[in-house]
Amino acid sequence: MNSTCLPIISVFERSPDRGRGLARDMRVRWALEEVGQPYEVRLVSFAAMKAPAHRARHPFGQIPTYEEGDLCLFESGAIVLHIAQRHAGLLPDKANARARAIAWMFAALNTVEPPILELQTLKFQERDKPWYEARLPLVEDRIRGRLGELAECPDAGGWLDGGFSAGDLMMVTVLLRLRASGLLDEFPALAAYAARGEARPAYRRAFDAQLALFNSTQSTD
Ligand code: GTB
Repeated sequence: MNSTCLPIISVFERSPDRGRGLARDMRVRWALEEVGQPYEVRLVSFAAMKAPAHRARHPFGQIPTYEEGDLCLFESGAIVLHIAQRHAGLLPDKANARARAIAWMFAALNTVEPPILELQTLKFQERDKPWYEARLPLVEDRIRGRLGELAECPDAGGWLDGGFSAGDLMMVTVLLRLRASGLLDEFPALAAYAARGEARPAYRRAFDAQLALFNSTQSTD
């Protein structure tokens, strides 16, 4: 356990997103800020990520991880759920509403994020492949299909199921991964929904912390 007993999250030493808040530690930072839980960060380089010390924390050698006393967790969804269950503020008290909020977390991770990941894999790892041009519109249309359905879900001016929850936190972070593609802006209701998430003070604090970290690691180049 660390001396101050604060939870520790592992984050990129130098995030490849250049401080745009797109790496998955952002979800965990945001959740911790929403519930008012201070935390420390463990900076991990790409080499350290695959070394035994970090593999002991994360079986796939990735970020984020979360350490709290004797507990070490990996998977951003599991970490955010753990935080939401341990603290007030991210899940409703009533059992059915709580179950629905958790269902939205899973929907973000299992239904909405996968086609977005397909697009990112295509753009960043397969741009030089012979299938790139043919596959791009297919993957984009798959995302449009999902977003069209999702766009009917947030209450006007609000969230997915009543008040803001961990389901919204997860969904907003997933949708923001699309912003650079222009696809999110094709769905104004979803773009506004994501903007509402970004406007939350806890999101801003989390975003500013990861940006400050990125900027601090640039000065030695
Ligand atoms: N399912 C896991 C979770 O939700 O925690 C996925 C974790 C994951 O993919 N972590 C990535 C990682 O550690 C970082 S977030 N990658 C290193 C590796 O696998 O070796 C993914 C990410 C990376 C970069 C950007 N970017 O540059 O915009 C955005 C998101």
